[in-house]
Amino acid sequence: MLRAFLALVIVSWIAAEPSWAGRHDVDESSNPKANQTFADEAAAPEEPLTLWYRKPATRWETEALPVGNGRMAAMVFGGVNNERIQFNEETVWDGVPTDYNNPEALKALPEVRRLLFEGKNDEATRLAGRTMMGRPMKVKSYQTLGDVHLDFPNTDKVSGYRRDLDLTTAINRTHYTVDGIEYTREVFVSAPDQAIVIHLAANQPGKINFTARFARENASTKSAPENKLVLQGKLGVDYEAQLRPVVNGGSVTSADGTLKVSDADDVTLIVVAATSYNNATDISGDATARCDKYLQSIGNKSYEDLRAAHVADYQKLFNRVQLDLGSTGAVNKPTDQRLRDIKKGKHDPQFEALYFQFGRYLLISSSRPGYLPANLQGKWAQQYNAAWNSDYHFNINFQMNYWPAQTTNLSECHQPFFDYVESLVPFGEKTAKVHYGASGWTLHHLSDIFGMTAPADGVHGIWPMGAAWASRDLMEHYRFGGDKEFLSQRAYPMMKGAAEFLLDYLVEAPEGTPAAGRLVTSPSHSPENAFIKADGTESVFTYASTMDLQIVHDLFTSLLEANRAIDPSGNFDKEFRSELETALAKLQPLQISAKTGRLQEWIEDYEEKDVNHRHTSHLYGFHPGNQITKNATPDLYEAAKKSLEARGDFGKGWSMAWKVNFWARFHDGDRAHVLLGNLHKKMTLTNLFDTHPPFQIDGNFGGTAAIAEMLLQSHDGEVHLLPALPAVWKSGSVKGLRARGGFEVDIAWKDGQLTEATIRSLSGIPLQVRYGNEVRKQDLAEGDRFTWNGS
Ligand code: FUC
Repeated sequence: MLRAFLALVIVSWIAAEPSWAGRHDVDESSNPKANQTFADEAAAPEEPLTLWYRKPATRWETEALPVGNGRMAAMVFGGVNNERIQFNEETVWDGVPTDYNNPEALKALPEVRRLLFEGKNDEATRLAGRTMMGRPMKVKSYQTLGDVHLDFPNTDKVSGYRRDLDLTTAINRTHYTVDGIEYTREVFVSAPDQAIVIHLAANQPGKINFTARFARENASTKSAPENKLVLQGKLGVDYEAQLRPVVNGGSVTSADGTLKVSDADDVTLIVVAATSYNNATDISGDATARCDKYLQSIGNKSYEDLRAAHVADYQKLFNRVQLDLGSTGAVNKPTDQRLRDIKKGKHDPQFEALYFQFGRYLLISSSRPGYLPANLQGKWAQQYNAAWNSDYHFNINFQMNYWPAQTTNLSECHQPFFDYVESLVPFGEKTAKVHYGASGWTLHHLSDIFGMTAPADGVHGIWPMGAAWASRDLMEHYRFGGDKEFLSQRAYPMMKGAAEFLLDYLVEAPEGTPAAGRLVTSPSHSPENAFIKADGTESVFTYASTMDLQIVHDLFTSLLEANRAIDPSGNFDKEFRSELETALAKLQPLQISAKTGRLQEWIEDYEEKDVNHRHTSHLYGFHPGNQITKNATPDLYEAAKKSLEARGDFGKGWSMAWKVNFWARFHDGDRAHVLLGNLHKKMTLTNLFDTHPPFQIDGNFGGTAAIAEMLLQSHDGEVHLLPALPAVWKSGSVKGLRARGGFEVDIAWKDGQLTEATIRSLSGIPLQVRYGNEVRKQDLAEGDRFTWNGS
C-alpha cells in the first residue's frame, strides 16, 4: 500500500516536471578534500555587502561562490588542502550549427487549427506533435570548460579560516592561518583583461607551495613553454584554456600538464579561455590564437594593476545603486548561519539588501556588452548535461533574468539580450516562413547558440510568442533610457518583424466558437499549465490563451507608442500603424471567469489542472506588462488578484520571485515581503543561488527586480515612490534606481513615511511623481532634479 502510494507520488512528480527531470547530471561533484571544519572562529568581514563562511565549500551547487566577467565564470570552493575552481566560457556548448526547421510543419497547420476550433484537442495535439516540432526538437547542453585544481601540502592545523565574496569589489577571498603563517587567496574574473585571476600570498616570504593542473572529461592537458598549462578539447566547437603562472621567489616547473611551485613569496595564476565559436552558423575560429592573444595583451601587468583595473571596471556599474533597509547585527554571523536563522523566522533586513545587491552582482558578472546574455544558470554550469541544457527559455526564464537590468541601473548589462535576440532574427524569419507560411520572424520557447527558433521539446513548445515577448525588453530599454537611435534603428525594426509575424499568425475564430469573428492565436497554450475540459479530458493545447492575447496587445501597443516617439507628427510608417490599430480592435478581449471571478487563463472557462501551477502566464498583462492596472482596468485588476491568490504563495524559485513582483504591483508591500521571505526560506541556497531545484538563476534576478519594484514603480505613466513598502522596512533609503521616462531616483523614509526623494532627469521628459495619494508635476530639463521633502 505504502509502496504503491510512493510510486504514485513519484510518477506524478515526474509527470509534473518538465522534460529535463532525471536526465541532467546530478551535483555529486564536490570537493571532498575540502571537507574540513576548523575549531576557532574567524571574525566577520568589515564590508557588510559580503557573503562569508567559516568552512570551505564541498558542494558546487549550494556552497561554492560565483565570480564572472560576463564571458567567463568560475565557482570557487576555497579549500585548504585542495582548491577547486570550476570554470566556464560562454560558448562551450555541445552541438553544431543546425537548421532546426521542419518542412512538414506548415502542411498540418490548417488541420490543427480546424481540430482546435472544433474542440478536438487530443487529435490536434497528436497531429501537431507528429508534424509541427523542430527537427531535431532538442538542443544540446551548455557545458563546463573544466576545473583548475590546486593541491597544497596537507594540514589540519588551520585557524582563522574564512572564505568570502565581497560584492563591492567582486573579489572572492580565502583566508586562514597554518603554523602561524597567514595565507590569503584571491580570485576574480576581470572584464578589462578577460581572464580569471588567482592570487596566492602569505604574510612571510617563501611559504607558497602547491601543484596546479587542469581537469576535464574528454580533454587533453599538457605543459607548454613559460610553464604554461594548456587544456584542449572539441565538442562541435574547439575549446581551450591556458594557465600562466607569475611566481615571485622560490621556484616553478611544469611537466605533463602539472605545474609545481615551491617556496614562493606570492603567485598569480592567469587563466584565459576561448572556443572556435564565431556565431550561430560559423564555428571555425581559432581557440588557441584567441587564448594566446588574451595572454599577450595582459603581458607583464602586475597583480595589483590587474586587480585595480577589475575593481574600477566593476564598481562603475555596481556603485550606482545603494540600498539600506536597516540592520540587526546579523551581519556578524556567517551567511549560512544567517540563512538558517531566516528559515527559522528571524527578520534580517540587511540580508534582504545583500540579496538585492547579489542579484545585481550576478547580472554584472554574467552579462556584459559584446558577449552572450545570461542563460538559465547565468554562465555558471559544472555539468556536461545541465538542467534544461542551461539554455535560453523564452516563456519566462530568460526575460526574468533581465528584469532588474533597467530598474537597478545596469542598462549596459541588458545589451547582450538585445544582441542575442537580434542574432536570432534571420533564423526566426525562416521559421516563420517554413512553419507558418508567415512573414516577419518568430521564436519559440527555447533557444541555444546555434540558431534554434523552431518548436522544441514537446507540443508545449509550439508557442511562437517568444519574439514578441522578447520585444518587450527592446521597448523598455527605450522607455528607461530614451535612446531614440536605438529605438528607431534597432528596436522598431525587430518589434515590427515580430508583429508582422503575429499579424499573419492571427486568424479569425469561426462561427460557433466563443471567439467567433475575433482575431485569435492558434495553436496556443498557456505556458505551461494544462486544463480539464467539460468531458474530463486534459489538454495544454488550444487557441487564444490569455497570455497570447496579452503579448499581442503589448507588442502592438508598444509599436504604436514607438511610432509616436520616433515621429510625433504621425507621418512615420502610417500604413503599418493602421494595420496594428485594426488588428487591436478585432483582437479577442480578456475575460473574467463567471465561476471564480478570476482572470480566465484560456478562451473557455476551463478548470486548471494544477491551480498552484508554477507559471502565472495569464498575468503577463499585469506584470511584466501594463495592460492591466488599477486605474485603467479595475475589473481585470481585481480578477488578476484573485488569480494570484488562487495560485498560492509558494512555487519554484523563479515562480515565487514573480509573485513578489505581482504583490508589489498590487501595492501590497506586506504580502510581497511574505513571499520574498518564502523565496529566501525555501528556494535560496547557502551561496544565495536561487533554486528550482536545481540551481536556476532567474529567481535571483526576479527577486532583485521585485525589491526594486517594492520601492519604485513607473509602469503606469508616473513615477511612484514607495508603492509597496512593507511595514518591517521601517526606515531606510535607496539611491540610484531608474524609472521610465529617464529618471534616476533616490528615496529615503523613516517610520514608514517618505522623508525625501530626489529625482534626476536624464531625458528632459516632464515628470509626474506620486507618493500615496499625492501627485506632483514638474517640467524638468535634462540634468535637472526635483526634490520632494516628505509629505
Ligand atoms: C520552464 C519552466 C520550468 C523551468 C524551465 C527552465 O519550462 O516551466 O519550471 O524553469 O523553464
